[in-house]
Amino acid sequence: MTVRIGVIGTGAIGKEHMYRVKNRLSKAEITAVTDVNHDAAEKALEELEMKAKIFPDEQSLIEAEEVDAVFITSWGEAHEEAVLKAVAAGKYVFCEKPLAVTAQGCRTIMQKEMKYGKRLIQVGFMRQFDHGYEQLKQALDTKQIGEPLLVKAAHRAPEVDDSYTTDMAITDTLIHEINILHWLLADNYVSAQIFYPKKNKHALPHLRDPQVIQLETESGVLIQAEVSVNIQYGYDIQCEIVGEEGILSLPEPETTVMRYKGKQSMNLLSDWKTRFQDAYDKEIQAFINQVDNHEPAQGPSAWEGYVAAVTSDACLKAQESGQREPIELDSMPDFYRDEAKAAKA
Ligand code: NAI
Ligand code: ISE
Repeated sequence: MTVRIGVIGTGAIGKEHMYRVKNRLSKAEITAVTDVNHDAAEKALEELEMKAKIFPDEQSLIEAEEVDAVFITSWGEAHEEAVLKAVAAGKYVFCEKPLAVTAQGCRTIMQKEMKYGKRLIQVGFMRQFDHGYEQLKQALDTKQIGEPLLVKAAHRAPEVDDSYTTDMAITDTLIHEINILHWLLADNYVSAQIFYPKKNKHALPHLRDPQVIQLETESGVLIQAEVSVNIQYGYDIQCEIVGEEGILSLPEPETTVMRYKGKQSMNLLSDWKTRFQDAYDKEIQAFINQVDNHEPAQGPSAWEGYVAAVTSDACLKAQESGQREPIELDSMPDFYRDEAKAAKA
């Protein structure tokens, strides 16, 4: 069957996902779109040369007969309500990060999904589908460097506009490290602390940039993650894991190395769209396949959305206090534990 998808929010990543469904992926089509800014929906369809019905609001799109599954690519604050509506209608839902902007919002979503009785939600933590991170995961799971002890990570972007605020370094940017390191280490976080080094002269007056976030895990792994969003030279994601007997490094994206006029050089990427293009393709294709097969959703779950929200809240508190803030999770419901096992089997 062709999975019929409705898109809520036709901005930057909404259009990216619409484009990939049309041009790069199989077994799905975009049949419906909606955006609070009606013009944005019209323009997106025009730009992408696509035909889909424009709905006046998310409720009517979710309930539409021609929609089997929903992409939520609206602003973060709007995600919770749309996810709840989609689950209430029994529709599969791919929700961009964050699942909800509060931990309580994520709990409400999990309760709704558990009541429905089947996993319908996949959260857009695409790095779990990136080949480099998959290799790190495989090496860690098979203990190739012994137990992990330390992690050094960096999330760097060339520049941000004036709408980017100090807290977004956590809620918009670090949230990817929060998720991927939790997945890689399979170890819960217990504390967070933030340090502000000397400010980058390219950062606007209202913004603290860079920031260094220190996270500790239950087993004692110490993580130092740098977020720099005005670093000019490119979009650069780094991850190095120091173990008892060796070191694992995230592979650099493939690129040509050029030797020319006495110099050796290679291009760097400039944004997230190209850096994680393959991972986005894989996460969305996996989602489509599960809808097509009527299987429970298997990608990053609402539980992972909850872990990210709790951790991100502690980081925001640490930004304010300058202190080491505790991170305390509820116990993981069996529903997500069992689903995780089933997904691995
Ligand atoms: P954007 O501002 O470019 O687009 C958002 C669109 O949603 C806008 O057109 C806006 O009018 C619309 N919208 C907002 N609230 C709505 C509602 N209640 N109903 C319908 N439409 C609504 O934002 P962008 O960059 O596309 O980000 C969207 C989401 O995707 C954010 O949560 C962001 O964190 C996430 N994102 C994830 C990325 C990833 O790497 N996984 C990369 C970029 C964004
Ligand atoms: C954006 O919202 C994303 O999610 C990208 O993946 C991230 O790298 C970027 O920093 C965010 O602004």
